[in-house]
Amino acid sequence: MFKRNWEKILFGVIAFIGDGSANYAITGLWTAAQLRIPVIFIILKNGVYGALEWFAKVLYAENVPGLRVPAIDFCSLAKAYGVDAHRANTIEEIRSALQNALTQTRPVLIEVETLFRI
Ligand SMILES: Cc1ncc(C[n+]2csc(CCOP(=O)(O)OP(=O)(O)O)c2C)c(N)n1
Ligand SMILES: [Mg+2]
Repeated sequence: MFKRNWEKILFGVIAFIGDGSANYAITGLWTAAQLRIPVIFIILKNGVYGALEWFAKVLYAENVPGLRVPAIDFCSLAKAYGVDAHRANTIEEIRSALQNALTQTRPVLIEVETLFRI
């Protein structure tokens, strides 16, 4: 079952994942590394379960605890699971990281810091 040619099947797949959601299945990075699945993971790091803060606001719920997820180092997490990782915070850095990732035959994670506004 695992002898499929993932490189051909999944080449060019780019997954955009929020920093909160990324924690729910972070071990997927290990699977990608082990099976050499060349997916590009882009982590959008705004330090918060943004959608939930938005829900809290529209429901007039004040001071909801536990919605902030600051200072998670996804590059270190990725490397620990055997996935190459790069931090990219300007357009040039993102372009260069993406161009490089697209030449790889292994998974790559790119961490991008984003703003949170509601
Ligand atoms: C498995 C699962 N659990 C919980 C939720 C509820 N949920 C929807 S959005 C969200 C938080 C998203 O935060 P993040 O990934 O950081 O994205 P942001 O909104 O900050 O861009 C959660 C917990 C869900 N959709 N799926
Ligand atoms: Mg977030």
